Amino acid sequence: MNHTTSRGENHNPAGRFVLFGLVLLTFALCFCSPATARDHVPTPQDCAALMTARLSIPDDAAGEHGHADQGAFLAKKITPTLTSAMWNPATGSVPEYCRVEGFITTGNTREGVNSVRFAVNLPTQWNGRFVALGDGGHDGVVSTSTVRLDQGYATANSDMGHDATIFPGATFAFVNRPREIDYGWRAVHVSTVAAKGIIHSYYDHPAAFSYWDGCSTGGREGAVEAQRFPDDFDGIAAGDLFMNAIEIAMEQVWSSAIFFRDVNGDGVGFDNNISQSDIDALRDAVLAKCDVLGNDTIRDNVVGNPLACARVFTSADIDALGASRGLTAGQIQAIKDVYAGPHTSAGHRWYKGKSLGTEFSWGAFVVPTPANHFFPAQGGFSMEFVNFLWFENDPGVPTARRNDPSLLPGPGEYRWLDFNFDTNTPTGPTVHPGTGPWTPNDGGGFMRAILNASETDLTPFLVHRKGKYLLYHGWADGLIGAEPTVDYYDGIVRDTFDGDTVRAQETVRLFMVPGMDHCVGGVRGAAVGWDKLAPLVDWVENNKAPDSIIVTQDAGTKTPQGNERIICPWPLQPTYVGVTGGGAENNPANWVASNFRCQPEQHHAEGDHDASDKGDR
Ligand SMILES: [Ca+2]
Ligand SMILES: [Ca+2]
Ligand SMILES: [Ca+2]
Ligand SMILES: [Ca+2]
Repeated sequence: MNHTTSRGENHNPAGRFVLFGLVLLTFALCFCSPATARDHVPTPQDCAALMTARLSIPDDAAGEHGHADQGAFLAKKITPTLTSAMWNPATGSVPEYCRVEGFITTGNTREGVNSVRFAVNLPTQWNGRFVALGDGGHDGVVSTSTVRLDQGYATANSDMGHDATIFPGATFAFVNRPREIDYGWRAVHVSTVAAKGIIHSYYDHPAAFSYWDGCSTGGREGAVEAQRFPDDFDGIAAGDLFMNAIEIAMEQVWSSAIFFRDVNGDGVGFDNNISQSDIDALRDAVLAKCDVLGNDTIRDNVVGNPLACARVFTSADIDALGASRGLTAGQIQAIKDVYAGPHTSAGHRWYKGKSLGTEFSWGAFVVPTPANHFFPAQGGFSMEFVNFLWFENDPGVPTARRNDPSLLPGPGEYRWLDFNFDTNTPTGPTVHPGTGPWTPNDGGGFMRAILNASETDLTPFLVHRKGKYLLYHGWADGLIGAEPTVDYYDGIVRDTFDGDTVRAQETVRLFMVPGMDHCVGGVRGAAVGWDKLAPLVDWVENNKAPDSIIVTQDAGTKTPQGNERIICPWPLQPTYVGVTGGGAENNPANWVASNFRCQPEQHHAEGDHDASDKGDR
């Protein structure tokens, strides 16, 4: 153990207090810990002894410093019950470690009780750090992953307060507020506090640094922690965030319902559905205009900047595509509506739709096709979300076949296709008195307060604590649109830093990832990967903020997408600066990180794209 901290200047009292605490901690680690650690290499007996440890861990977040609406739902002490402590000898690349499993009882008699199961993995060769592993989808599983143990991290994960083997999908949330609160924000916090207490007990030291690493639902959880629990983590990496849960569920229902609906009322749905070959043609039409555009001078099937693309790929281009494909007016409008996002019949938009450049994944995520058995992946999530998590009072269970638009709901059932974008507003209050039955005019405001993590004043985490917040989102994410994450970042700069981008970038940076799909993968099957934790650790512990991050687009075999790119702190754009001429920029051999720089966006006047697009066809 040899951590040093370099936190820079600290001008506020709260920050000084944090710094003072870290100085003490650093002193303890630098002068006491190494010897102590060598003297006390954990043994199987230490692992087993955790079962009899009496853990009662104070939770300051329950007190007056906590987020306004959460104190009543938290206990002042967290007392985990451990159910097993298992010693695991080293196997393969996984080092020797102790795995502790247990649960925490949450809630109270008034609200109702629930339990959050969790596990903590404690490597014998500990690097002094803790990383909490984010969840995905509706979760309901305690992860058995051994990631990061080979790097010496202690790791933890929870089931978010429900068991998916008993309650598959979102069914855990059927008329059960305590489980919804745990899923919304409480489970991730109480399991973090418990994990830190167990780590302290096992190693005789608290973790020197604590990190969050999560994507999708795990990205939302990271935003939850940044917003509600500024003391939990020194650094948070959050990607492809499901943070605006209520609105994103609306967007997903919207963009799939467009294709499912029986519009002409003959009892048969899919009136405006499009085929996979229509989707492919749409993708190619977008690439023809936007693969090479502005800072993105490389023809690689990746739209470098979908916002720039939206300025040149217009409604008229969709009309032209529709005409060439013989699509109906309804089908053409459906395509436009996917990009436009959910809106009322009067045109008021609730949320942004899919970005340009996501079309390659519509056949899997958005549009019902024979290949996905008329069950696009986002439907599996949101078709059910509106039954169990969207309304204050659940309107009913899904119909037997959610992907069959001809099946009308029976008694006690609610059909996702009946979600009403005029009357079911994301922020509006419930129309009924609060405890009455569901009505078709109910709003999502009640559950929004539990599930969303869209607060953009993050002063306690980013200014007082000087926590580091590494945000990222795949521009080609066809499941959770990327553009609202840019808006979230802009909101943080505005509301936490009074618009001072230089000061903001000391603690929060957003990396938009061209070509990356939802958290992993990318256009036409190429993998997109990089280590989110390494740059975050360097930022937190060495005060080296990431000015660019190298990402690889495949694992060694050079696909048409190439192997290396850099991603940049928004609003800088990755820009090719290697040799040009004779199409050299399109040669995968030149797609190495050293041939890219982060540069300001090159703005082009309307119509300029024709010039930058020269040699296109
Ligand atoms: Ca989990
Ligand atoms: Ca019909
Ligand atoms: Ca490109
Ligand atoms: Ca519910």
